[in-house]
Amino acid sequence: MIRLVESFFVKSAVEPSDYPASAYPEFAFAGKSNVGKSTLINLLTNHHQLAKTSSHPGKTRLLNFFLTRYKDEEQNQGFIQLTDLPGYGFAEVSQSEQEKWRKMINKYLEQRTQLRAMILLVDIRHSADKKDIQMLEMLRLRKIRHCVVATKSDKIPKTRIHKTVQILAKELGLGDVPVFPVSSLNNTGFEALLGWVHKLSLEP
Ligand SMILES: Nc1nc2c(ncn2[C@@H]2O[C@H](COP(=O)(O)OP(=O)(O)OP(=O)(O)O)[C@@H](O)[C@H]2O)c(=O)[nH]1
Ligand SMILES: [Mg+2]
Repeated sequence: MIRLVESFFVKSAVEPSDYPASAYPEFAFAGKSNVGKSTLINLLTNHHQLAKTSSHPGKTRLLNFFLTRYKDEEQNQGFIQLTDLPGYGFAEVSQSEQEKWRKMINKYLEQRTQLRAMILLVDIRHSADKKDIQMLEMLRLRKIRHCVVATKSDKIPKTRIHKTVQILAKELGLGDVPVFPVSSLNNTGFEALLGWVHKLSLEP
């Protein structure tokens, strides 16, 4: 288990030439608008204002890069980078704007060599969405490792979580890809996700 002990906002960027140069293992948070990407980053980093959140979808419009120092149980420390991506599929954002964001995310996936894995967030209450399936296809095609985080698990009864995750995994065609149910409201489910992140960050 790791703890993210110190986190900084590094910068926002659109073009690869503006991405921060630091080469620590990077983990990107993607998913539909309003699914809880920015909230999760704030909770994981224990830093409530780090990533801007909103009850109004479409809050994050740029690639936002964060640098985080972590400690493991033996107090060994290391660094990882987190990237908050704009959400997709929000009807109130114009088609042309959404197309711009899609290109921005594709370029990021194509060019960000330090990207270690993608964390794809889906709302635990919703069945598999076409846009999420397309994102998963893209990740498989580009051979980018990934996991799925099923957010807002506080919105369904505890006894339903396991079964719901199983159904989601099947609908999304996940195979061996892990799914981590989390609630940013109740602070639950973070250990398993951070364990997965830590393990991948240590790989060569
Ligand atoms: N109940 C509950 N609400 C949550 C949870 N996570 C996020 N929310 C709420 O969902 C809304 C959207 O959260 P954000 O973190 O801004 O979502 P986002 O995915 O970053 O959205 P965009 O930036 O628009 O792509 C906010 O009102 C959050 O408080 C959760 O685990 N449980
Ligand atoms: Mg956001």
